[in-house]
This record gives sequence, C-alpha cells and structure tokens, in this order.
Amino acid sequence: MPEDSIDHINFDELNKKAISQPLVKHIYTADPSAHVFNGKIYIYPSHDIDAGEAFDDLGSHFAMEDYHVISMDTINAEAIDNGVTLHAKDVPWVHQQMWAPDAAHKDGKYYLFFPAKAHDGIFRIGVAVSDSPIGPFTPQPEAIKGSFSIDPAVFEDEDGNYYMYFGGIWGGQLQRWRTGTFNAEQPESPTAHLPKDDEPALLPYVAKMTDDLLEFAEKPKEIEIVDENGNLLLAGDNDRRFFEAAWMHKYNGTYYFSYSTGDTHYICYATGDNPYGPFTYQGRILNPVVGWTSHHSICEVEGKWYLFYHDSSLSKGVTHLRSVKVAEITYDKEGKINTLNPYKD
Ligand code: FUB
Repeated sequence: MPEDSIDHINFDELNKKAISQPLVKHIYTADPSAHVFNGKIYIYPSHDIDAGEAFDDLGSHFAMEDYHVISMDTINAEAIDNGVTLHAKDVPWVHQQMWAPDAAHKDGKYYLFFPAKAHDGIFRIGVAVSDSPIGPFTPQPEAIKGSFSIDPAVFEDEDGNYYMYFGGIWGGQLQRWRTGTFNAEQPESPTAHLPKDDEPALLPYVAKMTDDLLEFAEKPKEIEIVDENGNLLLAGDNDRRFFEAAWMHKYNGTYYFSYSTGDTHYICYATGDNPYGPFTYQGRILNPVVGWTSHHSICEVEGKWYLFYHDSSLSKGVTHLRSVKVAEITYDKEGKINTLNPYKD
C-alpha cells in the first residue's frame, strides 16, 4: 500500500485486521533478517529513525544510523531489544544510511553484514564480528572488496558453504553498475540508468563467501529470474521483477529465492535447484503492506516456517518508520507457498 493511498485509512481498524502486531513498539524496526542460533530466535533489523530527511525516490529519508538485535526465546515469547549493537560512527568506511542487514553464525562467531553509503556516496556492504549473537559487533575497517548496492542476505547451505545474495534498484544503486563499474557521470536519479520496459530486468547478485566470511570468494554473479518458459523477466514486468530485499531459504531440497518487487509492493519468490539459479518465478508470498517498502526473511522455527516482515501501521503510514512482524507461512503439496494477506478482509 503506497504512501499516496493511505489518507483514507483508519489505522485503528486496520490494526484490528492485521494478521500480526509489531514485535517491539518502543523503537521502529524494519527489514528483519531472522535466524535460529543455538535454539533461540534472533532478528537483525534496520533501526528506523526520523532524521528529518524529505521523502524521495532514492530513499534519502531512510537515514538510519545504527543496528539493534531483537531476540525471542520462542516464536510466541516476548521480543527483547538488546540495545545498540553497531553504530555508524564506529565504522570507518561508513558515511550514512545503514540499511537492511543480515547475520550468520560460523565456528562460534557471529557476523553482521550491512549495507551503507561510503564517504563517496556509493553503497557498499560491510561485515562486523562478535562472539555473541547480540553483539556488540566489531566492524572490519573496510567494506567487502568488490561489494556494491544493498540488502545483503547470507545463506548457509547444507554443505557448509555460505553465499551472499544482494542488490537493489533505484536508491539501492544497482542500475548504476550496469557496465561493471559505478556510473558516477550521470545524475543521481532512481530511474535514469534502468533498462527499457521491454528489456530484461536488472538482476540481483550472489557470491560465495570466503571461509572466514569476511570477503567474497569469487566475483559476484548475476542471478537469473525466469518465467515458466525460461525467459528472463522484463524490466516492465513490475509485478514480478526483482527490486530489492533478496532472501534465500531451502525447503525440501529446493532453493527458494525471494525478494520485493518494490514499486508494486509484493514479496515474491522463484525456485531453483542450486544456489546460483536460474530461479523460476513461482508467485507471491505477501501482498502489499501499509508503507512503501516491503522486506522480509523466511526462517524455520521448531518445524514451522515463518515470514518476518514489516509494515508502517504503528507509525500510521509513515514510510520510513516501520515495525517488524512475524506470521506463519505454509506450503502446498507441490511446495508452493500460500500467499499471505497482511490484513484480513
Ligand atoms: O530500509 C531501507 C531500505 O528499504 C532497505 O534496504 C530496502 O530493502 C527497503 O526495505
């Protein structure tokens, strides 16, 4: 539900119809990346603040400065805010806009992956390390070499390899990397460098991580998202093409790559038989929420599958003040995910 259509919304009524309520209400949180580490649920969200930046199509109003980790003993337990775990001022390469993070666990260490604009205004992705899932996290002094754009999601495969999925168009700058280097010549515009509607859509990226999870082990590769005939989705196919918010999970041996369609506000998914794709578009996981953005993660907790997502219902529709929520998802016999409506009719 984009911001221009919220004027008529009665938020008290809407919140009664919501399939779930914000996990925490004392701060605004968004872009939840959820994991079970050592039997407990940890959510790595963006920490939304009102920094007074005007709304624009580059997302300048998302001017976040730090990260908190939310933890839950069980899916129905109280969500605990563990406080500031990493701040922009402690990361030498970061200038501003700490956007959607993710985390991973390996050999007793915890890794927080996060995108932010560096001092040259270009989004990069960094890593910070801790002995605890709730931090505090110690950042690497530099961003990951060869990283660009936003929304890292790090997936641990069953064979022990870790892969980072990332990318986002418009404010996420993916369109400025079409030639392989950052296009600094053209004006900073969310749509100036996009393909034409009848050309293939821009694609997200994946890279295997090094054993220490601090760098890419390979040059990032594009991930193909194709339709039922094997054709790449087109840039004008706004209801289905990738925009941002990559996530990977595996269900019954199949790789599920899910993402947001951005300006059409869906969380969709595509499936494949290996971590690099191609992935075939399958359908929608979540219909539009209140607020412009939609961003999610999918996590198995005690044998059930959950969608962690956000909406702007608590802030009564303010796009950059969002709240993390969780709802169960189910699969049909063929492995298709049943679409969730975030508010009951
Ligand atoms: O939170 C800032 C940006 O908004 C994220 O990086 C996007 O995925 C969108 O949710």
